[in-house]
Amino acid sequence: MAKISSIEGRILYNSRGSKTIEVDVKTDNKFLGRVCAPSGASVGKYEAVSFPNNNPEDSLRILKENSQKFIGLESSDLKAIHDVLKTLDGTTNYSKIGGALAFAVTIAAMESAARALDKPLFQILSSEQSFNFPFPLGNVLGGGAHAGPGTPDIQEILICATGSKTIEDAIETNLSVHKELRRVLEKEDPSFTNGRGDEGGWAPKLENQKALEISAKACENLGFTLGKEVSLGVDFASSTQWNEEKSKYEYSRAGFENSTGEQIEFAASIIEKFKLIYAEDAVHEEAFEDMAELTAKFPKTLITGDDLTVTNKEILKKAIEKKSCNAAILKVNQAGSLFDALEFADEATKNNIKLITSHRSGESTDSQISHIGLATKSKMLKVGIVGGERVAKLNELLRLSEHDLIRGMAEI
Ligand code: 2PG
Ligand code: MG
Repeated sequence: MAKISSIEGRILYNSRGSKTIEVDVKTDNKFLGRVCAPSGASVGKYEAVSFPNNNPEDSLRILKENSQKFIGLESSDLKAIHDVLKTLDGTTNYSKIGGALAFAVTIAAMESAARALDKPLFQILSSEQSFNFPFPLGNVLGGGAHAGPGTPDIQEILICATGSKTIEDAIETNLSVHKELRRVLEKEDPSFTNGRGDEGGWAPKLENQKALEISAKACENLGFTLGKEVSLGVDFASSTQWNEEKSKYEYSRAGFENSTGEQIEFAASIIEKFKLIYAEDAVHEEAFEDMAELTAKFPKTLITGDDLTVTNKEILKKAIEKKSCNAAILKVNQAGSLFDALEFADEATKNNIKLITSHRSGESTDSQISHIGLATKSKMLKVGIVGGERVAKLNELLRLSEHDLIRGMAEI
């Protein structure tokens, strides 16, 4: 059997206190899959639209009007569920029904199927028999669109316990750096309020370089060597700085501007100085050639597309052709449905593009993305560091460590 017997939705709030949609899918009147959609603040130009007219109520109404179309479908048949969504919305960016609805329906159906089959979600999303943990990538210091005035222009400084052999140690190590960083920040600025950005990273009044230096110091204070036990990463989220009219990157908080060439230099000097393992959106979302320069220059760093590739298979193909990146973010809600996102993941894997499954800055307390990271063989899982909605994903990894199909950490 294992057929969808009901599908319902409701309006809830995400971690930023903004309205979003949650969907319940039931299989055989019994097995509940429940998913609440996240949403971003630094949103890529070409990603799926979250809600039609920016209104979650519109998505909910569309779900109510069309719920019968899903009843009777095999809940594990992701393609069939995706196809129904596509009959409701033939646009490429889900502007009619909302990518958030596609996200919630498809993941809730698969979770419901997993319950019916008495298997963990990651196992029904993959035909593999052996899995590795992605390395948690945690935002320890935030700025840009995720934090207020006075914080760095750079959106995220990230920690990854690249030397850890177990998921327990990787999570513990990331948390220890976050804690030590608070101590360093308090010492540096006694008026530091311990304020945090949207993803749990500290949000101090600091300019970019100083923020990076202090993050490195926190690692060193703990006896770690950058590039060994731990490594730093940066999400530059450069589209936030890019001013198309001026053709310049505006670092308004730090008070300087970068030409295209200067931006590449700026990113390259940070990658070198701080031995970054990870550099996301170091140039703006349409700068495929500029990203390619960095990718050629830093083969050992994950030069990662987020706004650049927006979990869109066709855009990824362009990035592959132009050799723009060696890694890509996978955010299901950028794609819309889980089916779209898994197609993107296949394309990436076939072309040796390393995957980083990621949360959004406005999150729910759900933890399915931990399973999606495992199933897609992601090298890293970018899920933040503290705050209930972030820790939920890390805690799910810890629960999953009891599972004997998962053997150790991924190879980056
Ligand atoms: C990003 C994400 C998550 P947002 O830019 O990578 O960190 O932020 O969800 O705001 O797009
Ligand atoms: Mg990003």
